Amino acid sequence: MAQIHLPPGWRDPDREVTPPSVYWNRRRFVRAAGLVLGGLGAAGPLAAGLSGCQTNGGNAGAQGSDSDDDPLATIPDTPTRDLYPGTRDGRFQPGRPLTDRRVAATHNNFYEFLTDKAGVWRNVGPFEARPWTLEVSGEVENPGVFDVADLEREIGLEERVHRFRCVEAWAMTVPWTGFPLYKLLDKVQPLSSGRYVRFISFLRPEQAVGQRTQDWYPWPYYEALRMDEARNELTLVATGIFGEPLPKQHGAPVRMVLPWKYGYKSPKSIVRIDITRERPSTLWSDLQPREYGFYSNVNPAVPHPRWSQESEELIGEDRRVPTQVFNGYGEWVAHLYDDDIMSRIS
Ligand SMILES: Nc1nc2c(c(=O)[nH]1)N[C@H]1C(S)=C(S)[C@@H](COP(=O)(O)O)O[C@H]1N2
Ligand SMILES: [Mo]
Repeated sequence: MAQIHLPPGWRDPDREVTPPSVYWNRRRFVRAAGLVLGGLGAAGPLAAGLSGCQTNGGNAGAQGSDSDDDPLATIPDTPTRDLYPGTRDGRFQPGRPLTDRRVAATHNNFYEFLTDKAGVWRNVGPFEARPWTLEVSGEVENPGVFDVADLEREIGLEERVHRFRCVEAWAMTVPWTGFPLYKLLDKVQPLSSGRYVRFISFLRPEQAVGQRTQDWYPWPYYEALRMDEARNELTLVATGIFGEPLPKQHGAPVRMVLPWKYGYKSPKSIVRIDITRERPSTLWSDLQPREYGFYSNVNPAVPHPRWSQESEELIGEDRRVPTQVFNGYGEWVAHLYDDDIMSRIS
């Protein structure tokens, strides 16, 4: 039943500790870096994407039929629907109105499908998001492959309304459903040697047109956190949004949400969480270290080379608001970082 496609060499122990710049085809990597650096200049968000431009001739058009008109028809059949929206955690008051649900569902960064944010939802039809397993591996007492629905039932779901900020200086305010990552970590028991947490998204070129056509990205998408960041209460494993399971374009069936960091630190549709000794590399830092750091905390004082980070556009509202350091979540996370980390792209 479950169609879980793992990349070749997945269990090769050497691959685990080799940075992508080595195991990934070097020629393609250099080409990708070239696209990021020279090809787009002021135009490209997140490497080869399209910034203000909202069309993309180079990628596939809509696929599927029933979901042609409804961006929310992409919610996969989910055996745990009865658990949604979960218990609302009242500690998180975003201080601004919720983003329109359909605006959020039609404004997505998910390069596995399309770099044009407005069109991602039209390309997710072939993607089989349930059933789904999540592997936890590496420096842990109890590694394993877990069915996501089982984890949802066992750990339980809660709802948190958060501000969410993309490095491209747009932002939204949405209720996420999920569970804090520390509850899953408590289950697998990281060893003292486990100092970092690495996240890996799916690799299914046959279901994700962007993985087929944009070979300059080092698929699958990968991200990482320091263990204390991963264990912070704010770090959420999200399986839902707006009271229902995640639509595919938001990263069904399971993604990360790190509300104090730029959006690219919140990988979607993850298949594996690996606990490591050494600090893992991350996709955007590998592609362009001068623009994307490991920590990537929201910080209005440190401009990105292509986007001032002083203010942000609230999508669907046609207004800008000042950006807050840590996206306003300093109370939870400021103690994790020193001045050096916060003074530059890091
Ligand atoms: N696997 C994967 N995860 C990803 C991305 C991506 O392209 N692929 N884009 C990131 C970026 S740049 C942002 S801003 C958020 C967007 O999440 P949303 O579309 O649910 O708003 O997803 C992040 N997670
Ligand atoms: Mo982003």
